[in-house]
Amino acid sequence: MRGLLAFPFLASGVLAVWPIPVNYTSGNHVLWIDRNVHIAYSYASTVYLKHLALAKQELTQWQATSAAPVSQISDGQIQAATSAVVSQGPNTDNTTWSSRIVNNAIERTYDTLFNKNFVPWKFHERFSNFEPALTSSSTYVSLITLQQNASDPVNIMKPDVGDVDESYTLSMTTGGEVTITAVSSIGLLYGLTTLTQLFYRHRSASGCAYTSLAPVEIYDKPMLPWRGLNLDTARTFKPMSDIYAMIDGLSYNKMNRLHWHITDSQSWPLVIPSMPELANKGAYASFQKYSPEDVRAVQEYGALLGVEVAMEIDQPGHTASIGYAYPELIAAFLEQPWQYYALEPPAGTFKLNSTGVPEFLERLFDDLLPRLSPLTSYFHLGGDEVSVNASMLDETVRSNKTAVLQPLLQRFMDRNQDQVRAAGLTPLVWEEQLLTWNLTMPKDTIIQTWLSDESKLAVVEQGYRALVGNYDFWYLDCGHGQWIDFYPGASSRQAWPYEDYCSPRHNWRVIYSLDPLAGVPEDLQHLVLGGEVHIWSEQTDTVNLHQMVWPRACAAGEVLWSGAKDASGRNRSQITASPRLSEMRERLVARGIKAEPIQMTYCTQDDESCVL
Ligand SMILES: *[C@@H]1O[C@H](CO)[C@@H](O)[C@H](O)[C@H]1NC(C)=O
Ligand SMILES: *[C@@H]1O[C@H](CO)[C@@H](O)[C@H](O)[C@H]1NC(C)=O
Ligand SMILES: *[C@@H]1O[C@H](CO)[C@@H](O)[C@H](O)[C@H]1NC(C)=O
Ligand SMILES: *[C@@H]1O[C@H](CO)[C@@H](O)[C@H](O)[C@H]1NC(C)=O
Ligand SMILES: *[C@@H]1O[C@H](CO)[C@@H](O)[C@H](O)[C@H]1NC(C)=O
Ligand SMILES: *[C@@H]1O[C@H](CO)[C@@H](O)[C@H](O)[C@H]1NC(C)=O
Ligand SMILES: *[C@@H]1O[C@H](CO)[C@@H](O)[C@H](O)[C@H]1NC(C)=O
Ligand SMILES: CC(=O)N[C@H]1CO[C@H](CO)[C@@H](O)[C@@H]1O
Repeated sequence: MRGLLAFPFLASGVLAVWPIPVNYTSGNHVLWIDRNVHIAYSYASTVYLKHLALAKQELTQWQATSAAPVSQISDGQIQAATSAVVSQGPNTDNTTWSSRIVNNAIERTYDTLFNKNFVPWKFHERFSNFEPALTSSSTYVSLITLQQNASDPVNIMKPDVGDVDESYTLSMTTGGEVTITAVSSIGLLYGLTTLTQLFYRHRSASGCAYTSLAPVEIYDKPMLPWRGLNLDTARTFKPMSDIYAMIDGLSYNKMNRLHWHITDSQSWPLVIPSMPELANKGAYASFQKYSPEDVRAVQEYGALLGVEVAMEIDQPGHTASIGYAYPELIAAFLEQPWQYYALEPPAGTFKLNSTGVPEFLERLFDDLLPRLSPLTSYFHLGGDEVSVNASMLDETVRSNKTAVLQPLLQRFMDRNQDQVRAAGLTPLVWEEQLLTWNLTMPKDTIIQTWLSDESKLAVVEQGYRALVGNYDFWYLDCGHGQWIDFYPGASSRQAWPYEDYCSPRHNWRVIYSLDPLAGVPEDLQHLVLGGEVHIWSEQTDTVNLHQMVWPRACAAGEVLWSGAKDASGRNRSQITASPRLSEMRERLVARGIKAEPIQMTYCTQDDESCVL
């Protein structure tokens, strides 16, 4: 019956920004916004006004010409252009990364507010009159001022941990003035991202969006600098459109790293021009390859959205796909039974004492790394799940003894480290290289943990920098069930109900409950750089990729950006996070990302019942 009464407009008054800002205040005044809003970009104290039409025109021009011209710009030119902008103040120049980042963010702000927004009916009582009325006296946001307090570092398109100040402030008055300040262009991007989360689409006032939260004051900055997703494009191939959409999703969540697990034993989709046979024989199919231009395009797309791409070539294990082109480099290549030599079919690992393998790696990295280094500071050397059984079949070694294998792995690592560093990149490795094999590495090597919380602690206690990603919490593939088939009879009965090794599925609450800093003494916390959620892809391809990742990855995004604990030091509450995450899910859907629902509509319409 309540729906039939003419209820006055009910201001919801709940700020549903995801991830939650460091601190904020909000009110319950209504403001409108439409396409006539001006976005003024003030850079190093000079101001210029920018109308939508101009932003559109620029973007179109930029899109028409993007990949080629930018790839020809050298670091020196970028540096020169950046200092020129600093001394002259801003203009519509789109040749520097800083201005491209901000122009892209402005264009996306319009697109999100007016084209990819949603009506929040799911978050109000059924049939309630929750929308404000647009009248001739309604107040509009007429001006959004972006103020960048400092010039970007010259490596804004490939920052090292700590190089970019990602903080921002956002202020919105009841009179409709919006000011976003930030130290960097990425901070402005994040401020604009937050701004879009304050506004909703209106059912009947087309071309407008509204907020009922003015005035708003927000101060925000990340807790941890490395907030990533590990995407596996080797078990199954992902088309470019999926990778772009994934970067969109990461950036909406203020996540800033895409770890691209591009090759594995099952396939080698990466085209290496100096060794064409690698992908010609190692890809699943001729149309499932990433060209150098594709890789560059992914990097550029990421750089514009603050998402740095760290590519991984996993090795010495996980390399069977190299054997299709270079069988002489791979021990236990396609050996059966595969489960003696690898955790998944097919078996195959680099021979650890052959001269061919270092020569191959030298050529591979000489080809690949100089192409990656203009747009990244990182390269992942892999190193998980080394099989000692495979080394028994490796005629250059014929041993499974730690005392024999350890020095060979150390030599392997030393060579790889030297070449990666010579290319100006910082290496990442999986935790086994340090914790199982005790390899010695430069202390700034980033050690990616996955096996336990204890490994994270062991890494930082040794003075190395750690990423978290405990598979009991942050593996998004878990709980999907087995992909292995079992023979009828005992084998099948034993395996019933065919659960996978890391079952059950880790729902968002489990993901949300992992505190990256838990158990780490205060003086070592600076060594925890952040973490990554992982989407291993035995059973995830273009059809279900986004459902598998979103919105569960948002939960990790908030833990990494806002911290697992609230300002009073308590674990963040699921009860307050859940409706906000549901709204975030609606935003992702409105932006074309097929994210799963968090709760049934009954729960989001009535925020009291679905609680225990
Ligand atoms: C938010 O936190 C910052 C830094 O701690 C502080 O300077 C600012 O006053 C706070 N703002 C609000 C609105 O609480
Ligand atoms: C930028 O500078 C203004 C003062 O001019 C300050 O109020 C604001 O907090 C600064 N923004 C950030 C993100 O540091
Ligand atoms: C190693 O190979 C032997 C057979 O040579 C097998 O019995 C054993 O289970 C294998 N070890 C692992 C870890 O698979
Ligand atoms: C590695 O190969 C060299 C050259 O063939 C050989 O002398 C050495 O014994 C091998 N090392 C191991 C551990 O097998
Ligand atoms: C090494 O191989 C021998 C002989 O196959 C086996 O008995 C032993 O368990 C293996 N050691 C390891 C660490 O796998
Ligand atoms: C590495 O060190 C740990 C702890 O000291 C030890 O248990 C392990 O056996 C060592 N592994 C190797 C390969 O030396
Ligand atoms: C807070 O979360 C941690 C896991 O990060 C858990 O161990 C702890 O018990 C939780 N504390 C409370 C009071 O629930
Ligand atoms: C407004 C503006 O400077 N646009 C430029 C953006 O970049 C393209 C390609 O370099 C130029 O042609 C435009 O003039």
